[in-house]
Amino acid sequence: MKQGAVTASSGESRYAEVSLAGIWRLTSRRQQDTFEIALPGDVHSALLKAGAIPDPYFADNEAKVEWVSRTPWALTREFDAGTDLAGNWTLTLSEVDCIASVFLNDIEIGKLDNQFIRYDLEVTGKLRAGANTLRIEFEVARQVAAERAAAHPFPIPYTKNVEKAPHINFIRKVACHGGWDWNICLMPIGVYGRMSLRRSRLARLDSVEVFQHHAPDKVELEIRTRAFAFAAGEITLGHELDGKGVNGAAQVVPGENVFTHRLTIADPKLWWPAGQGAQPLYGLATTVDGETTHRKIGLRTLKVVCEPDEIGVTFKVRVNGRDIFMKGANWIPADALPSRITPETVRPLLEATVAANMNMLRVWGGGQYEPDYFYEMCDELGILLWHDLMFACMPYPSDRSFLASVRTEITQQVRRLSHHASIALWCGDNEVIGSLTWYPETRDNRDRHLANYDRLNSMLQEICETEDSDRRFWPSSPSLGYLDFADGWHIEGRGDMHYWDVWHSAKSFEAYRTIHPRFASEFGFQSFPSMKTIETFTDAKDRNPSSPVMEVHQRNDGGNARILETMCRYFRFPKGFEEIVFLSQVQQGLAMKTAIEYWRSTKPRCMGTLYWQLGDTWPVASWASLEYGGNWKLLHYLARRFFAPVNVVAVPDATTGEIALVAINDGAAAVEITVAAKAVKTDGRQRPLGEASGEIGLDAAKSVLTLAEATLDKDEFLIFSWAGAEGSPLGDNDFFPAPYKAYEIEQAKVEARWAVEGGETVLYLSADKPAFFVSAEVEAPGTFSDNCLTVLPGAARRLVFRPTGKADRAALAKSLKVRHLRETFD
Ligand code: BMA
Repeated sequence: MKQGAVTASSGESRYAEVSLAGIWRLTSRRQQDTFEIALPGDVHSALLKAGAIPDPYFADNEAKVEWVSRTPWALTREFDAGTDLAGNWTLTLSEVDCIASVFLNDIEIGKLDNQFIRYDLEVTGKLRAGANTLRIEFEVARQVAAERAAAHPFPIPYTKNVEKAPHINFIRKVACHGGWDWNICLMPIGVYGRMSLRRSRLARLDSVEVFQHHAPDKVELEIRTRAFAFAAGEITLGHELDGKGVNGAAQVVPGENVFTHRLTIADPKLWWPAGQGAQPLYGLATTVDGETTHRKIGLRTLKVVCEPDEIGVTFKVRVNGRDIFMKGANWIPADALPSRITPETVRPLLEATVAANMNMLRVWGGGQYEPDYFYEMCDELGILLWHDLMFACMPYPSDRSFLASVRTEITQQVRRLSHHASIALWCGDNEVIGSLTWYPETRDNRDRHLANYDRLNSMLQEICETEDSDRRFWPSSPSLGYLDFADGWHIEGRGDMHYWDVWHSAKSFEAYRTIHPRFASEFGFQSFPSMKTIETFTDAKDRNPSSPVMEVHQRNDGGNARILETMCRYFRFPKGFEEIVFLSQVQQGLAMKTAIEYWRSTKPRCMGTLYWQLGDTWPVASWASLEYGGNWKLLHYLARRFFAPVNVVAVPDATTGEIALVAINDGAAAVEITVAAKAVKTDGRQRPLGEASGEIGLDAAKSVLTLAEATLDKDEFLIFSWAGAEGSPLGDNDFFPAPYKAYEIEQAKVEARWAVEGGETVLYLSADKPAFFVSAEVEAPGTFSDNCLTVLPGAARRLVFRPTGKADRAALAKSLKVRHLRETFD
């Protein structure tokens, strides 16, 4: 087996970091074979590459690979440390998944217990000149979790989402590794983050935190540097910010040393969230005793404003003094196989976030603290982050050893991440307060479980507020505020809300218009992934919504039935599987459009909507708008329109029968618009209904035109468009007062014509009758500039196709499929 030698550079007093990434040996006490594993990476990916397991994402292979996570694996590599071992040596492992012992030359040097902790193991004197062997031996995480649960003085229940990995709440590992109502349960094992041997002269760098103090025309950066010294003495310490800097000698004592420096930036260029301004970043280089690290700093003030108003308590994000409506989605890990989470797979998801006019993601508490590059990309793209700490949907222990481990975890993570302009707030967990009402154990002894919850949660608050006093700590999502444990699923006047009654309780889409959140941080509706993604995990015989394979790729009990049942409520039932798949995406888009258009129309009462969920971890039916691999579902196209900075939406009043056209402006300045409305019959005949103009400011949505009750005939629907001050078209929208199934929609002939214009690949879609949700799909990866459109006779739609990489135009045309509502039924 080929294992690259690792050699520290010579020159005794220099800092050196030697990576241990590369090919390791993968063995187990139970398996005969030895495999190669590329680290950072995970065991499943190594076995897949070696042909030892089938593709876990295909068909029902999940069960066939379960043995992998029930096997005690070991990772081994030899390396050459060279002959010069002067200095102090640290083995740094920043993300070992999960419970493991580390051996250097067969001597145990550390026990690792928490995936979210960076372990710095001191190996000075243990390292040999020349050949060394490093071995990481893993426990079976499930087994440890079960043993800890059994030893705990009282039962702590776990969510059904992790029923294949019970008691995962007793160990610190990505919770959704144990499954979830959208995830495969792989319980991966591996080493993912930084893995290196560090040789320091006297001290090693632990963290660099940057705090901002804004004043007129200048920003002062307060830089807090932590260094761990191996002995007392003097080190050099310097910061350089775009050419300017401080540099000098510092005295250290053994153990942790904290230094604070101040740098002032005159005429600062401010950082803004996407859609509000630019994202300038200032480069900061810090060197401690020869060890250098880099940060990029975006200068902005940010406040999450929760203050009493006439409704209750506000929940709004204020950046550089401007209240900004948050538009976005919830973020889960980018893949169920950690080896596949790379800058190359993450970047397109974040670019698609901004392309859909979003400005915020919520890093959800059942996932992970993401790698540094994730936050760097969010800084660069202007994506604000609501950041949960990693606890979700179930109670957790609060005994001393658990709290001690979590204390180290949160302290390290906050110190690692707090300098990022993108992070808007820290939130204690996802739905843990709520979960106290979900289980018999917690309901029957609520006092005990509430106290147990608060021991952990108040510690999280104390750490976040101590380490990062500039950011608001929000107790939980949903939460109604400090020490308020009421129902964040239904109480409207304050806090953030998770509203799930439409999906989980089968209420109508119109139910979204009956609730009035201040900040909707979760709500969602499922769909199937596209046919091209379904084809990656099925054989032809499986392509039926209730086939066993399609049910394996649906993790929410009754999910496929909910999708089909919803179709019966809104549409005429589709004639075949492909039509079902298409319509599932249409109705998912409509559900989210209904919710988000309405809540945006209540601005400033509501100041944020984050739907569940942005992406998928594997190919599955789910609430995601980007399917596994990054392909845009129809929801993502609709999101780009319903999140557009300037939008006009129809708001029906269930009591009066009136329909208000409400204009929303979440841009950076007021706009003057003219809105024109018309009634259209299903055969295409149209009549104008009115026109109105107005200035739409940033503070509140504004009703511009109200249509009286019964303005529309039974066979009519509403089309409205809006234009800017010079008559330039800005957008259009439509509204159907009755369910689509009630309309006698005529069979439209939709024509597609490709063209090349100014080097761009353009697709024109036209129709002889009104055609709805007209959607183009091609095999090649890429996106259309728009999709899922209403096409009226005589008004062709122009779509630009933007390929990922090079696209062959002939192949594009050949693979084109155009779907629309009327062709889904006979
Ligand atoms: C929310 C999330 C997840 C879950 C989703 C869909 O409550 O926090 O736990 O995946 O609902 O049920």
